[in-house]
Amino acid sequence: MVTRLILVLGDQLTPDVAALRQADKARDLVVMAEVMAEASYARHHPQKIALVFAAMRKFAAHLAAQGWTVAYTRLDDPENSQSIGGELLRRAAERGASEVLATAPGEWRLILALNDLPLPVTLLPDDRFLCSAAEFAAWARDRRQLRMEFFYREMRRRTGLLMEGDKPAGGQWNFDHDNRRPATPDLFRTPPPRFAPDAVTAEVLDLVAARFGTNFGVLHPFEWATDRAGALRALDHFIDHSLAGFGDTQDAMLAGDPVLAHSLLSPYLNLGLLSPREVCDRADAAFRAGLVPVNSAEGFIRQILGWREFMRGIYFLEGPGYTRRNVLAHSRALPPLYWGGPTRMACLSHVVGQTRDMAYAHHIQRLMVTGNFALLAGVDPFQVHEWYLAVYIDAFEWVEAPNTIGMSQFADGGVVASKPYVSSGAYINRMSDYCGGCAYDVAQKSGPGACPFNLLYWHFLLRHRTRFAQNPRMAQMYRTWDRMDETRRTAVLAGADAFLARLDAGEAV
Ligand code: FAD
Ligand code: DLZ
Ligand code: SF4
Repeated sequence: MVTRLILVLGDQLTPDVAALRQADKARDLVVMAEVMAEASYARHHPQKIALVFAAMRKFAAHLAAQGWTVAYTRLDDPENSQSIGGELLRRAAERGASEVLATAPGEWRLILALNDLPLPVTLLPDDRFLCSAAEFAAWARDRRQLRMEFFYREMRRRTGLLMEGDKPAGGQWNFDHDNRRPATPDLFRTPPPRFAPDAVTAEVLDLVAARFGTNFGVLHPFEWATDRAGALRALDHFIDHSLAGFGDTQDAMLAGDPVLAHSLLSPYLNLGLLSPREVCDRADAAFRAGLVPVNSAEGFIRQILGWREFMRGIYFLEGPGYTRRNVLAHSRALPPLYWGGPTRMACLSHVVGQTRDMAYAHHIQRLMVTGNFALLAGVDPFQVHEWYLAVYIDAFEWVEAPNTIGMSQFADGGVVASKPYVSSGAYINRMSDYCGGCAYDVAQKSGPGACPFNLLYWHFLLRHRTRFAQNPRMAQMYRTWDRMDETRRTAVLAGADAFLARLDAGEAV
């Protein structure tokens, strides 16, 4: 007789996850379930659902081969109650189990739902991270402001990654200044590895096409790895071919090369197929072996050891209401162009098109194109959050929300970022090759053909002058505005208002 259920969620796919470590193979029952509640709390990109289901099915088979008893529910099982809680109650009744052991989910919604179950549920801290929620809270306590850079330095010291004794390797903690170069098309840049679907994945792809075919996003070609072996191959490939160039092109965007030297490892890290420590160790070892420059190794490790851990800390520190923050009181509806509606802005068209096709965009595309535009246009941050949570292959709320609500939309009032990430078209033009093919002119500051980012940038700054004028990192921009010729200022603001009016009228801007 089974007495205990061990819950393994779709993003907890590692034998080392806390609940499995504490479970008893001989007596406990592992419960895994494909359910509509999880597949529809956001209108997930079909590739994301396919990745989660295929990886879950393979992980369940792996556990069974290791001697675990696994109760796996497929989405189309007629008995499926279609929620995680429902499946736990069903399995408990079926097997006579009286308690549940789970690793804490990465989303408040599910934590609260599990705590509400009429069954004793023990939630163990998810310790697949380099900094626990408790350690982060201790670090954050008594600090007036939480800044990633200081957290990151402490994490470097604590882990010894890229450290030479008590000094940072290469003599600097952060090589960001070296990593702001544009890129040029390079036929010799090695493309990312592609993983052809096997029988398990092919079956999932058919299911997803039938059930989620109308969600935004293209399902085929589906080229993601869906198990640990594949994820390890992707990691090898990145270390061997792309890490060396990561730093130099980290912030660059090219229409014909959506990935550049980025790793595409976020889905595997977030699902549990790779651990953050092993990924950082590989980058550290490549640097120590003299295979990659320090700016690349540091830039890459900072994203995982710094940003990823920092974002998780913030999510759990800030509590369940975080996704509803809206300090700038932005209320515009998310424009249809985010769902593939027509637009004349080449940068948005490229990034949204790439998102539709691959369920992927790299960080600067997310931050400085789609995020920047939504912030400048004053879009309701909750709608922006719902979009990011839906469309990216790696989107799980613990990491998506602080990036969107905090870093990208400044809706948390500066918990994550010390100033809003906004720019005019000049930044996008410098870092990408998008502007050449655009209906708008990036060099034009006002008038009907002016790049909308140029107009909205000033409109945003003036809308929020009281909040930002005192920010030492933004004061210069206000001085520039104040020195501008009155006629030009009037033209810029009138142009921005006219643009927003067209956007609100549903025109293809
Ligand atoms: P690389 O550029 O190769 O970076 C290496 C790894 O560093 C990534 O795999 C990721 O694990 C980590 N990383 C990099 N930047 C961040 C960051 N800002 N926060 C946390 N981890 C980071 N990342 C997600 O994993 N899930 C999300 O839902 C998500 N939503 C985002 C929403 C917005 C608005 C923004 C601006 C960023 C978001 N990010 C998210 C962060 C970042 O864009 C992605 O992690 C990255 O683009 C994934 O691609 P990659 O694996 O090729 O990353
Ligand atoms: C994202 C996702 C999807 C699409 N489907 C499932 C599912 O059917 N079953 C499951 O256990 N997990 C799924 N997930 C991942 C969960 O949504 C994720 O565990 C929570 O959001 C917490 O991070
Ligand atoms: Fe984007 Fe403006 Fe460049 Fe067009 S001109 S691609 S809208 S930044």
